Amino acid sequence: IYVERTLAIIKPDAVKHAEEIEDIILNSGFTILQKRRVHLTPEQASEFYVEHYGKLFFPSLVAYMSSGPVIALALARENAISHWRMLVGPTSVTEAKETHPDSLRALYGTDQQRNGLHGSDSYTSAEWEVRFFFPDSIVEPIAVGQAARDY
Ligand code: YYY
Ligand code: MG
Repeated sequence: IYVERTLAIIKPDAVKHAEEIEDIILNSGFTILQKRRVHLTPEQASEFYVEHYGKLFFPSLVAYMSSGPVIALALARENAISHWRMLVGPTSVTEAKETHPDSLRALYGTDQQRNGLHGSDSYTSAEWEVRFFFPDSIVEPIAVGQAARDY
């Protein structure tokens, strides 16, 4: 069985709930491959969210993501990318609370911008985002059971 990896971020508003969130992550079948607490500079936050450069919400998103420490986690399981997006829930916290009340954004998000969690949205972005926070991580997919050793 081959597993995927994905990047999760516990955003500044949710860092106070990090222990609870990590319990949910582990109870949902993910392995935490790597973990790092980091206070991004505005330049680093801009680079991470460069796909949104030019949008109206970009400046405040960058200010928010560099306003305090975040916790970045490289997660692995089968179908990690889509499973993590499902567990995180809709981008909008309002929608999350209405339609996905068990999602992490419903439980730990604050408002439209401070929505608690990040998840990579595709294989390509997951690989780029994992390497953004963990430049020393390996590139190849790995077999379950070898995860702990290989990473
Ligand atoms: O991938 P996801 O985080 O669910 O949403 P994106 O569309 O990639 O937007 C990234 C980030 O930007 C989102 O998590 C909150 C913030 N944001 C915002 O503040 N206002 C919007 N209208 C859209 C997104
Ligand atoms: Mg996105």
